[in-house]
Amino acid sequence: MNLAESLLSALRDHGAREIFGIPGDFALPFFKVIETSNILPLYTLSHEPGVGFAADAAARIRSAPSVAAVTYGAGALNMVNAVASAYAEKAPVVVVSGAPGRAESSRGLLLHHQVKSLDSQHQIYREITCDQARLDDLRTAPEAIARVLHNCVTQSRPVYFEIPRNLVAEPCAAVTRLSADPVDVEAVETCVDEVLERLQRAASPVLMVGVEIRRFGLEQKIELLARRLGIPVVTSFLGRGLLAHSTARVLGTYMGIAGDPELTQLVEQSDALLLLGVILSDTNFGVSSHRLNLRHAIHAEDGAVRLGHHIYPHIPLEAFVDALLARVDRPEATPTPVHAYPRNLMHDDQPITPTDIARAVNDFFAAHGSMPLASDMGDCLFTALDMDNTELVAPGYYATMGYGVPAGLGLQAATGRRPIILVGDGAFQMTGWELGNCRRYGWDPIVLVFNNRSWEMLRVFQPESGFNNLDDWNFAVLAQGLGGIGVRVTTRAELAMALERAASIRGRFVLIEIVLPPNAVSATLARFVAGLTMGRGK
Ligand code: S1T
Ligand code: MG
Repeated sequence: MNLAESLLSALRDHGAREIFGIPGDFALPFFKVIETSNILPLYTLSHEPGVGFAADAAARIRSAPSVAAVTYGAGALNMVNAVASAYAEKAPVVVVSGAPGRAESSRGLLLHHQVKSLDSQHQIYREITCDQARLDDLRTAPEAIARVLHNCVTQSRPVYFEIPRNLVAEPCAAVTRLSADPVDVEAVETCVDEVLERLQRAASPVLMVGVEIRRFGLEQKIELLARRLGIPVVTSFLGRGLLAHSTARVLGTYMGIAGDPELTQLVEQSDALLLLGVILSDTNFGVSSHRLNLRHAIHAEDGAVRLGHHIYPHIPLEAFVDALLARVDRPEATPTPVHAYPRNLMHDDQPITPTDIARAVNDFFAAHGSMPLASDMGDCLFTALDMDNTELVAPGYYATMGYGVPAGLGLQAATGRRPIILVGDGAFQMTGWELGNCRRYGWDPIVLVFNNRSWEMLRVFQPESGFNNLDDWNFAVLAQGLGGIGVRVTTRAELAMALERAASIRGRFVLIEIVLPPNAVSATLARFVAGLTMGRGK
């Protein structure tokens, strides 16, 4: 076995099932072993941001590591934003960058793709990954790989490997996976005692779930726990799509003053808010109608549990949930009907609003079964909150554009399921072109482009600025050249017909370019921006 095979086998052993990548001369030897060894399938894309976003989405939807393989310098540094997003939103992406070999690094010349020093890239990736290793010593490489991949899985964060091109094919021992970190059972039980005591004396306990429950594969356990506790469940904004199709009482998504008033009141007046795997970010809580006093919450995230001023460190979320389940054996409450999302789009010649798009998608799901969603940042993400609670991958906290299309491709590569991709015209201009890779791999997403000829989210914050105006790129015409089918719709009847037609077209992507009237925004976005602006005291 050589170094590359040792790394690839360890990646597979830790749950990776695919590699997205773009090679370069520093990475060609590694990519050669990827191709000849067949340990993991390789999907090459067109631009490194897309590689990172696709790996992020694959990692999220499978709750396991996914690999982004790139060349040194121009490749890896081109992917920094996507990996930063994965770090912020706890997606276990494994970055593998080719690197110069020892001899060429010590010739005294500046190497192509080099920045300040040959170590600059490693330093930059230290800031956006939870662990890193340069595999330049064949004796210690197996142990370094085991440590880094162990941290990737247990922390559910991106990690970084640099593999010098002269060592790729050198003999190397196989990697032995590290065993799970020991759990302090007594600490977990003491913590659960205090939590249960809090919940039992509460008049209106509420459970809010966040991304960690998917990252650590806990959705089924949480669904059971919610039913046994008999308390209402909401998701955080970033956690939208969690417990999709579950029978727990998922009432919807907490959005503060931007969301459903009843749900907001339930959360903000709860005297025991149990936050499981929720990131305390401004997009999750910045729009609270009043300062939600999180100090009274019970917050289990990032391997610790906080109750007011009490902190129980080193309590892995799974150990905490298992201990709660072992103690809560109350009869399961009967699940109540979930939130009713807008349906029954009128098929008429009226212009299309974002809420009409949600209605059309919900009607489509009712007729053809639900599909996973990949959404970009923009009003398309806020519109997704009015769509049925199905699996959703989206940058709801780090809020980067460019995520939607590559994420949809990564989702289909990882699961084989056809996704619906939601993307604004501005974000499509960034990474929409990755659709050109669908034909090679047989991917066939349905892509809904919200074409308002504008950076509309920014206009809602600052309406006086003209620079938010975009030209009309007529995306439907471009779809053909990318190997797909494109249709441009301006009325509600055309939208419904285009979706219905897309259902019967498989094997090619279908791009539905939805022309929105000027200044048409979803009600949720309008309230969200009002809430954030008020919160900033403007
Ligand atoms: N660049 C990147 C990579 N990500 C960003 N989030 C931004 C810039 C800032 C930004 C937004 S929302 C937005 C920008 C430029 C406009 C999005 O336009 P479009 O995709 O057409 O969607 P919509 O018209 O629905 O707004 C966030 C606030 O930071
Ligand atoms: Mg737009």
